[in-house]
Amino acid sequence: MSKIIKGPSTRELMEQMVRESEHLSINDRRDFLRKGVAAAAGMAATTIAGSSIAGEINKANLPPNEPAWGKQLGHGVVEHPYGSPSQFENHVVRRTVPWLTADSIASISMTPLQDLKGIITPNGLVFERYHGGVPQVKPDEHRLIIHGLVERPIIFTMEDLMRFPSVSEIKFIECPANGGMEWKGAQMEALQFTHGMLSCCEWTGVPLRVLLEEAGVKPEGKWILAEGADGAHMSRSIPIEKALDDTLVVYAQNGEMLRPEQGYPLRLLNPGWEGNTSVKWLRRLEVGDKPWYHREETSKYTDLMPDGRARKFTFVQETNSVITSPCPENPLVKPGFLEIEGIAWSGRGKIKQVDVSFDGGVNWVPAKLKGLVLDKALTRFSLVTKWEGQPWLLQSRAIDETGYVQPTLGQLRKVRGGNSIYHKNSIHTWKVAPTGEVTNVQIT
Ligand SMILES: Nc1nc2c(c(=O)[nH]1)N[C@H]1C(S)=C(S)[C@@H](COP(=O)(O)O)O[C@H]1N2
Ligand SMILES: [Mo]
Repeated sequence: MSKIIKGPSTRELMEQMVRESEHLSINDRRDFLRKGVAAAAGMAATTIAGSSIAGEINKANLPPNEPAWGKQLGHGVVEHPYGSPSQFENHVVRRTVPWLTADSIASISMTPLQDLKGIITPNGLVFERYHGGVPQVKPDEHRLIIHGLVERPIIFTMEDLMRFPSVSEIKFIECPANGGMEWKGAQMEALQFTHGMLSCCEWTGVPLRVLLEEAGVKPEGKWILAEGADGAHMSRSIPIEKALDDTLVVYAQNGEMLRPEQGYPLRLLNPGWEGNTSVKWLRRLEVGDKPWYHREETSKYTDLMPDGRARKFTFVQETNSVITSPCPENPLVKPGFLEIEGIAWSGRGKIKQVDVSFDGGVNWVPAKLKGLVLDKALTRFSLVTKWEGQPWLLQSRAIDETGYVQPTLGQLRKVRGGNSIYHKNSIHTWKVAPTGEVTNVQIT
């Protein structure tokens, strides 16, 4: 072992090391990689957090042997009529911060962004936010009512709604409280908790415009109240311009009917806007001539400004980005070539550019946008670089197609002061130590 970690680090050397480490148990492997990093980068070994390798390694399953699972038959076709992830991926779950809410009924769980690939959030990992728990809505007994300033008030069944031609669109949903625990300082040592109130799915349903045409909005109809069927009766006022633009009434996510947590059987989807406007378990749309000023748009989801006034109707989720690898849950384990990856999103449109800084925002390098770059969807960025154990202050900065540049924390605090909970979209910093360990820090 020691013979291969002598001398300067090269890609081949490190790859060989990792190959060799696969023969070791989890603890040995950590130790091995730690020593390898230290030796190759010429520095003292300390800690490397985290590992996704499950259990002890049984050498009998490694080459040149035939692994046990190749010597017998597997399970049959209907053993799991609805599939689930491999048992070895059971660490990839939604998590909550217990002190954040008083109970689990009016609470929030967060998406494990650190474990996801591409831009789609699998249905079982979409963050959940409810103000009154998840109701068990019977689809046959669920109705959507459109009334108020309309020519023809209508009550739709689910069947009625599904007869309209459908559209499918990939859009993110973000709670404006995302990052809210970090306004006064860095405190969450996990990407899942700094940015996990965020998910991105392919949503299927009917444009709200089409349903409003059926009802015939009267000329004085300028706002829509959307109300949920849950015990919280979550309700938000939506301007008619948005309703006629890209708002959807959706019944499916990522190819299957909505999950109960996401509003089964019907939800509103306001692309790029505060998650709370995407009312779940949608039962009522009332057309009016002014906003309703309900609880969730007065006492909540407003931002107290430094001068004591509150911002209202801050619908748009501003341009934001974060590096997902490395991050506290994904430390660097070996020197050499490395793909820095992250996600960027904007409630104002498409992401145009993402830059990465290694020195806390002094110098910036453009990253590559990879895969689909869609309107109001997560966009994945990537930058291939080399790490030789030097400390980094890693940041990403997104720019959207409207030219909006993600602000620094200092710029944001200057405008918004320190009383806010919502809409913290500032540039985020991960501190990478020579050990490869990644911590959450703030630079203004
Ligand atoms: N009816 C209803 N709709 C609701 C909520 C709710 O409690 N009840 N929570 C809102 C909030 S605050 C957010 S952030 C989003 C979260 O959507 P998700 O749970 O599908 O991720 O749903 C919104 N829609
Ligand atoms: Mo939210």
